[in-house]
Amino acid sequence: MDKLVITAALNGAEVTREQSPYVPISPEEIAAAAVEAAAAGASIVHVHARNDDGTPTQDKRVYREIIERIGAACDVIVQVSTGGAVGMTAEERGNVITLAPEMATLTTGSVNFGPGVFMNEPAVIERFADLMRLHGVCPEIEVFDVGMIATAKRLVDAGRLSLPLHFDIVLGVPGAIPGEIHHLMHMISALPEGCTWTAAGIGRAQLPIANAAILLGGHVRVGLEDNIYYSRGRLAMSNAELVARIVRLARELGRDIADAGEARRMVGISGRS
Ligand code: KMH
Ligand code: ZN
Repeated sequence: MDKLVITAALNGAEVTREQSPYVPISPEEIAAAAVEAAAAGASIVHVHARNDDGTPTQDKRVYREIIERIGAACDVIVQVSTGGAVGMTAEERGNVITLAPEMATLTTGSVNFGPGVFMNEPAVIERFADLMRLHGVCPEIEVFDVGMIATAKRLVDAGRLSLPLHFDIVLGVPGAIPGEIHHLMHMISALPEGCTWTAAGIGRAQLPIANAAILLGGHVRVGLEDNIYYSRGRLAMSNAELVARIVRLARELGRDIADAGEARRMVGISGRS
């Protein structure tokens, strides 16, 4: 099997310091968490920018600082969020693409997201896809339901995305596809031929979904954005702690871990291998 690409979703937009004192907020903290996660085995870090008070922001200046700090400290793919937080406008969210990061998320549909709605109208998805192409940004297609895979295929047919794509299959968001392995299997079966995929289980689905992905030849996303616990009732004390467990499990199951250069080739940032 291919080497395993591990993504650390370091902080997200919604997790608060009240929920976990370990969630990184400032660019400095986010960069330190990225360095630690990369040293533990992550080859991609998925980041959200925050204001000083912890509230989410899509301010380009904050993202620029995050990208520069991480780039100066270690070799890891920095994947910025175009999802931002529930309730942000598409204008706010898409601005970050013009920084030309190596990779950015592209969610190909709308979905109930806990108490809110994560809105991605067709015209917004198209605009983000076009901007990513213009700025040479590798999209990670975030899919929270099978219809979003169908939409990605339509964007390919329309020439807005090109195959092979890299998908992130997110399972377990309240309102979206539940975090069960049979749902993961169905999502994988719907992917276009030749695409790579990562699986992200939310909350208590993180560990079983990660194990399934390792066994099925996919890739794994863990991190405090998706799950703040290491085990029942015990908070994860860092993103690196969650990454390190995946490295141990993968090695036990016969998968080696990709470094950032290998991950770039596998997900399509530099000529696919
Ligand atoms: N915060 C969620 C509403 C992404 O990063 O692209 C959206 C999200 C997806 O986290
Ligand atoms: Zn995110």
